[in-house]
Amino acid sequence: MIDFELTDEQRLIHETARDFTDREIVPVARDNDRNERFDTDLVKKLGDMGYLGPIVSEEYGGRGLDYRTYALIVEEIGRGDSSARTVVSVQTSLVCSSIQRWGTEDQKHAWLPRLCSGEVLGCFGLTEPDTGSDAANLRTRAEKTGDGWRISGQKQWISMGNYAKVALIFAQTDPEKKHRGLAAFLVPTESEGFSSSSIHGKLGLRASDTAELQLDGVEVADDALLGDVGDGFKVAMSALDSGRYSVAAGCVGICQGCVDASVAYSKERKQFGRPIASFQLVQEMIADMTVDTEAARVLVWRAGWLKDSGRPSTTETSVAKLFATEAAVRNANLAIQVHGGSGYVDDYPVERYMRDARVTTLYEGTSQIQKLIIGRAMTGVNAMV
Ligand code: COS
Repeated sequence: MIDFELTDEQRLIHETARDFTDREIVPVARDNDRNERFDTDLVKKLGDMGYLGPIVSEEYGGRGLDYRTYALIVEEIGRGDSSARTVVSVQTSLVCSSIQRWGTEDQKHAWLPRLCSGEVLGCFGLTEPDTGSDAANLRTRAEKTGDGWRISGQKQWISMGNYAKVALIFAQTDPEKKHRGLAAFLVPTESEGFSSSSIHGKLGLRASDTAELQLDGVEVADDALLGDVGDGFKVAMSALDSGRYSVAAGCVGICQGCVDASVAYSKERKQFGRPIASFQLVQEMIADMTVDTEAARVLVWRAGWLKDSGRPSTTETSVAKLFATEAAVRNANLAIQVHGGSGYVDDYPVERYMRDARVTTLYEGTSQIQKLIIGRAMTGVNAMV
């Protein structure tokens, strides 16, 4: 049974994350957004708090928390700033959880403690200029050498790609095998032939580092392989099971931030001699936002509960991701409406919520991909080919 009552430990972790967000993230979010600043001081603080790998076992430097408790942290950080939340999601869900699940003992000891502390950042190199939704169809190639691999290709839209010390790179080893030829590699970014460049001009997530990666014959040893040759697609999909969950939890934070900002603004803003909170049409917007927020949170909670009980959760994660990300876009749009002209400038967080929410229905699987995953699970018919 899902229990909605937080344990004392969960309550404490939640309150700590809320205080941290209000103290360290909210005050700098606007300026970081304006200046497109990837805030390395804030990243260090996230590491110090244990937010860069909370679900990793304590043995490897994590906090050994369950998925529901992880969601409480991610929701609060997402309420503060989605760019900071992206650091937590990528580091924890895409990179650390992949190493924890697929890595050898040596790989886990080599990378996880440093990733969890924030000493090093990691990035997730799946997407390419010509490969987005069709994730199995990678152009990046890995060729066997005597005692290792030579990797060549390009990766695009890679969060933290300019700061990462390790890149989880997905490459094709044998195109005839299609998704069963893919392999995942832990590539140190200082390797010869590895380079990155920044992508600017984004609608939102402006304080998040986004890169294009170039791999020109990058040589790695056999021990860089994560999982076996042919496991690459499963490594990617299992990472996305965790990553989509984290994005969904972050979007619950955006939803809640929209409610909080709209309630506060509607009570202080007066028109026609009364606070606008007293108008039914304003209350309707706040009610709609609240319902979306609560529903998204419960869906995230259910997906987390399945993960914590070791049950399959891919479909339920897609349900949560689809609903929470679309709800965040709806809520941000309504929150701007409640704020009127003030919502259109960055004196209030709601226009940033709108810009930041918009990417969440695109990355880690578009809303359309989530619907196809859900539709396939419901019907047993694959509509993707
Ligand atoms: N965990 C582990 N293994 C998984 C898995 C999961 N969640 N989902 C699928 N697999 C395995 C399957 O078991 C199957 O294994 P076999 O080869 O042994 O049969 C294999 O992976 C292929 O699975 P499936 O048939 O579901 O793959 P599809 O090609 O149909 O997948 C989708 C298509 C659309 C689901 C996939 O390509 C996808 O999620 N695309 C979106 C990618 C994305 O999110 N990109 C954003 C990148 S991060 S910004």
